[in-house]
Order: sequence, then structure tokens, then C-alpha cells
Amino acid sequence: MYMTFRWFGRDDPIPLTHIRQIPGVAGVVSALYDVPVGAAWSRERLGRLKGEIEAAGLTFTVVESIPVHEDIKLGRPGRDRLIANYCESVRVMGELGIPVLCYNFMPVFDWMRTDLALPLADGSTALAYDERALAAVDLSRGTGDLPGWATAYGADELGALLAAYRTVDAERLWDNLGYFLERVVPAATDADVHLAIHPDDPPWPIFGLPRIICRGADLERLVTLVDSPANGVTFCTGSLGALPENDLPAMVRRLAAVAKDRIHFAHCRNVRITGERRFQETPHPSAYGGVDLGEVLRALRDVGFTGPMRPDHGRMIWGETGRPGYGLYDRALGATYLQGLWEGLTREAPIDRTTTPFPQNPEY
Ligand code: DNO
Repeated sequence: MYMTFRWFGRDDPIPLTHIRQIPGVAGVVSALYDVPVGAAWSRERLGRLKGEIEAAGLTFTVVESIPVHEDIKLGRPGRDRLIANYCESVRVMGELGIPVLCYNFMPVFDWMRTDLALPLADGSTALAYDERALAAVDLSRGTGDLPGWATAYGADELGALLAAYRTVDAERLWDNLGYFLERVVPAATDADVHLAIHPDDPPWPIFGLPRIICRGADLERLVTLVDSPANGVTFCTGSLGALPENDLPAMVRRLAAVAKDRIHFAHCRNVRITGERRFQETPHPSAYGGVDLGEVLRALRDVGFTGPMRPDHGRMIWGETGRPGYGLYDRALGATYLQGLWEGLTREAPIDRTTTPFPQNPEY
């Protein structure tokens, strides 16, 4: 495992210089945010982003995400050209030596919450989801009522998309995902890039749209859909942990038994289920939520996980304001907590300073 941190590029209020100061964080997770969905990413643009990250003394280790165009998810006739563009972006990642691509296959909406700043007892705020609040959202007015990060759609465009999905049930969506992977996995293999699908968040259908990456069986189906080392998953404890039946450590172990080394990225955070299809995010440590991160990391250790991990959403603490879920402070606490767990799980002897230099900051 090596620790990484998400950075939203120049628009991120958190500078790379701050990320560099989080102990143990070596890698940056980022993306090009202004390329239209469906267009190929240019080597020049991605290379510039990589250069910026490296100039700050960090490494660009994960692209999260290259969004998948809705026409691909819908299986529309124009998808071949869009998939070719996707393969081109993956090829460019490979040329630049960026090893992991986190993407998702959720129709229309990415992750969804109904409260961006739920006050917690300690005065911090966290993201939360309540199906009853979602039911009250009126989509006939477009995405205006949804949390700010959702892709903005006007009423007509959203209405047309939702109508198009009426003929795409879960099995159709699986077919379309298979069609996509049959073409992108070979490109990823050639480029030496690992694909890591992100589970659906929350892990159940919303607004009547199918969602198919929700449970252990779905992860297992995904990796066998195109059985190649390049075809793997992002193990996101917070997304998967919102479904009470998901036993996360067991899922890690079972997935490894079905196909070895297919967890290419780990998103670690905690979540507390507070009712039927209702949850809130919590501080990372296991005691705060339903996810036993100690056990998840133990399972990751046992299956030989060597990939990037990042702390996922954090609360807003210490008066910080910014992008919901993506402040600096609580995520930095998460990063050090996760590294502490990992050190406890993996180190058996005192550090030998004659052979082990201080991590990535030799000037210490
Ligand atoms: C939310 C993120 C997701 C993730 C995408 C990957 O915080 O984990 O938005 O980046 O689903 O495509």
C-alpha cells in the first residue's frame, strides 16, 4: 500500500504544497476537469498536470476519473467512437506512466448525498444521505436541486436522458459495461494501466436508474466479465459500507479468491448507517462508524494489496470551508490514521535506519 491524496487541480483550494506536508503521502490522485465528456485527453494537457504535480515533489499515481459518456452506458450507436477516444486517453496515461484509472459506470449521476453539512455533536459537519429527502427532489426542473457537484443538466436534457434509460435495466447496463470493457481492457493492458471501477454510491438504484456495482457479487462479476489483470476495482469502503449486508473484509478476501490482485485502488472512509437507506459519514477511525477499517486493511494486507490508497471524504473541522467532503484537515487525519493501521499490520521488527531512509522527504 502507498498513500495518496485527491487533488482537484488548480481550482482546488488546497495547494499541492499542503498535500506534500501530510506525512507519508507520496501520490496524487487527479484529473483533467475541463475536457468535455467523451473527448480524448491530450498528452500535452495531461503531461502538464503531471509536471505540476512532480514540481511539488509528488507523483501522479491515479487518474480519477475519465468520465464515461452516457451514450456508452446507454449502448447507443455512437459509442464506438467514444470508446475509441477513451482508449486514446488510456494510452496517453500509459505513455506518461500514470498506472491507475478510477472510473465509474453509474447512469447520469455520480455519488449522491442529500445533505452536505450535517452538524455532528462535536461541532464538525459531514455529508449525509436520506432516501426520503432524495424522494422529495424534483428532477423535472433539471439538476438544480441537487448537491453542487452533480453534473449540471437542464430540465429538457435530463428528461431526455432519464427517458432513454427506461429501456436500460440492470442486465442491459451490464451488457453495455461488458462491451466497453472488451474494448478498453486491451488498450489498458497495452498501456500498462490498471482500470479500477468505483462502486456505486450509494450502492442502490436512485431515481429509478439502475446501479450495478453495489455488492461483493457485483465486484466478482466485474472482474470475470473480461478476465484480465488490467480489469479491476476501486475498493471504496464508504460506498460499499452503506449497505448493511456488505461484509467488507469478507468481500476483499472473496474477490481475491475469485481473481488475484484485482483491487487496484482503495478509498478508505467510514460511514454510519442511521436507518433504512439513510447514512452519514463519520471520522475515519473504526469506532465512529460501521466500517471496521482495521479489519478491511487486515484483509487488504492478507491478499497482498500493494496499490494506492487514499483517505476518502472527510468532515469539515477546525472552521475549514471548501469542497464538501474534500477539505484538507480531516482527510489528512484519515491519511495518518490509515498509515498507522497499516504500519501496525505490516511491521514486525524495528525500522532499520541503515537500510530504510525516511520516506520521500530525505531532507528531514
Ligand atoms: C466521490 C468519488 C467519486 C469517484 C467517481 C469515480 O467522492 O469517490 O466521485 O471519483 O465515482 O469515477
